[in-house]
Amino acid sequence: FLSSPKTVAIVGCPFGGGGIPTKAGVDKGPSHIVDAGLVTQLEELGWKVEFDGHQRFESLVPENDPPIGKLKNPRTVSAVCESVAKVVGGHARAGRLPVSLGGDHSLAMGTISGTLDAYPDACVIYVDAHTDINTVATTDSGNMHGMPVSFLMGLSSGVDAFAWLKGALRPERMVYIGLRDLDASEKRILRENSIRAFSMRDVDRHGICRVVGMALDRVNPDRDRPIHLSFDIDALDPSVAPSTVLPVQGGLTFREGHSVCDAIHETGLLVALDLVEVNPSIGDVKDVQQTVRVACSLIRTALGETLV
Ligand code: 4U7
Ligand code: MN
Ligand code: MN
Ligand code: MN
Repeated sequence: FLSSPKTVAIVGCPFGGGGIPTKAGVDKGPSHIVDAGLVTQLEELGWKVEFDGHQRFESLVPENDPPIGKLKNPRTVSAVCESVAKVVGGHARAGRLPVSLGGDHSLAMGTISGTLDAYPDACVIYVDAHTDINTVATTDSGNMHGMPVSFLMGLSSGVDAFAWLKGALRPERMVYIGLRDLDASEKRILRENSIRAFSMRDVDRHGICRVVGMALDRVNPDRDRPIHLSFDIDALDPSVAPSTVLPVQGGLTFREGHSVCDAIHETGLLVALDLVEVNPSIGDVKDVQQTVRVACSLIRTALGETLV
């Protein structure tokens, strides 16, 4: 892995089948983010930007998709993620940097699989209020946006619909930043698999710059591994990013969120980026505009925008 990509490929993923059924609208996130001018903004930063419309998932969706155990829309989520994995993996192999826009966070099964196909020694920095690591056995909600990490790590095996997913993500190659709302089962899974997690308490005590440094020391000690950054907008405080389905108070400030992106950019190792869980159906027009603006701004920072 020698030179960083110079071309960005925007992968708009209008998908909410892994989200909360009663809080629809997360599938509209990508169009809002692109319509806010993301392509031009990245071009102004010097990137070549490839975007020829959002992904179309309609033809992949089975007519009938009853729950498997507690899992909601499992075949749909699987088919969409498999398709996203091919698209993201294709861009990565061609030397482009995929920027995947969600949509709900179940999409990470696709985006991170795609990155690992192209860069098997990649590491993942997962910025989220939640750990998204419930297994088929532990999930209470059955919403698959709370489960992608368990599938990626092979902790949710035995679901035929997900046979394509290799489960190749090693626990020591992933780290969390921003956590503050975990299920008891998820805390146990973190402990059992020695997964390193930096909560908001760590941010309070050490400051965000040291936290990102420690996170990188864990997953990328020699600073030579490609990095996939998966950013759930709910990592930010709801006062900063209100339009999301599961707001949790006590989140990252505007600057702390940008600090994470800035530090990752500085490594020169970023090869893929997700920005997910923006839901334009939540809040009023101002809330949506603010959330979409922050999302674009985080993406620009991760791709090299500086303040001066
Ligand atoms: B997100 C939850 F129960 N843990 O499994 C679950 F609290 O992608 C939430 O981070 C999952 O927004 C949150 O449903 C998923 C719940
Ligand atoms: Mn998430
Ligand atoms: Mn979350
Ligand atoms: Mn730079």
